[in-house]
Amino acid sequence: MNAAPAYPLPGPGPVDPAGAAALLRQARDVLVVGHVRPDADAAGSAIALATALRRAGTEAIVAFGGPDPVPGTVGVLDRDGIVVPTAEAPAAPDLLVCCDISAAPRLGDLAGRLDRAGASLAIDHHASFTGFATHHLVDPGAPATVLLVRGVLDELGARLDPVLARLLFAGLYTDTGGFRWGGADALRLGAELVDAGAEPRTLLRELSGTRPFAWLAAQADVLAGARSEPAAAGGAGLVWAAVDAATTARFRDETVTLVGQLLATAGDGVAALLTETDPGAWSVSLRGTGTPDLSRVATTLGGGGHPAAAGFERPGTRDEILAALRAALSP
Ligand SMILES: [Mn+2]
Repeated sequence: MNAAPAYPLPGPGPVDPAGAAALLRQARDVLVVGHVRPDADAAGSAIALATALRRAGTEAIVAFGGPDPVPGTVGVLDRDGIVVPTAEAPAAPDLLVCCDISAAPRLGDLAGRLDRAGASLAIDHHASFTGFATHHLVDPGAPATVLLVRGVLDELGARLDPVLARLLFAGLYTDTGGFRWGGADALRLGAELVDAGAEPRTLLRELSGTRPFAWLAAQADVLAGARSEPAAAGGAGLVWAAVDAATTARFRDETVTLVGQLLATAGDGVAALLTETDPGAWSVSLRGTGTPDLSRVATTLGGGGHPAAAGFERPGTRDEILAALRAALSP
């Protein structure tokens, strides 16, 4: 970037927002990535950061690792077209920034960039963060990665305008479950973003998207197959449903809302949505109250996340996945 670093370049390890900004300022080109199948926090963080860098004259682009296609969320947020297809991501960027990514496999087929980039900076809020990057700005207490990105934007001297505010609001709203958690910090940032030009009503309508009519019947089938297991999770209960591979192939973007519907019926228990991404390969979303700690449960099963929202991927039959989940949930 243009200005000389006002902060000494940090060595490898944890950095504060000023240290992150110093790394970004001195980079000749920056590749910003979010996790595979990015949600609004990953996509909003990455696109906001790259937008601010570009305004300051730094070459910055955003990409998301495959093989899964990027969800419609990215199209809604990427108004300026700064997201490039995975294949066009620079092979050896000066700096690789990883937003909302807890572990290297969550870069998908861009994980190889970690070794080829000059340096890497992870900006993340997962309790299960693994320290995979050379530098990291990580706060498990932050309700969303966008909150950390906002701190970096401040250090970069980027002014919040409607474009940046919209991107940050998308991640903040999504990761806090519509401000259900995240406390006063989340609400204060939300108010600031609305003051800066974010329009929640329009944005949320765009983010929830336009679902295909055929989804109504497919959703009814999935929910009709939901099961409640009151004795699971040490008596807290488990409500689960499974989406088979054929349905996932048609409605992958739509299925993400189902786990919230399961949770609404789970009381103080745990909701699990099992999505068969390819025949015999499952992606499982877990939601709960934080007790049991779903980050711990998901980590046991090869995934990660937060105490009240986590996930993992695992091969097997549906019943094998359920058996592993029940075992991991039992105290
Ligand atoms: Mn997040």
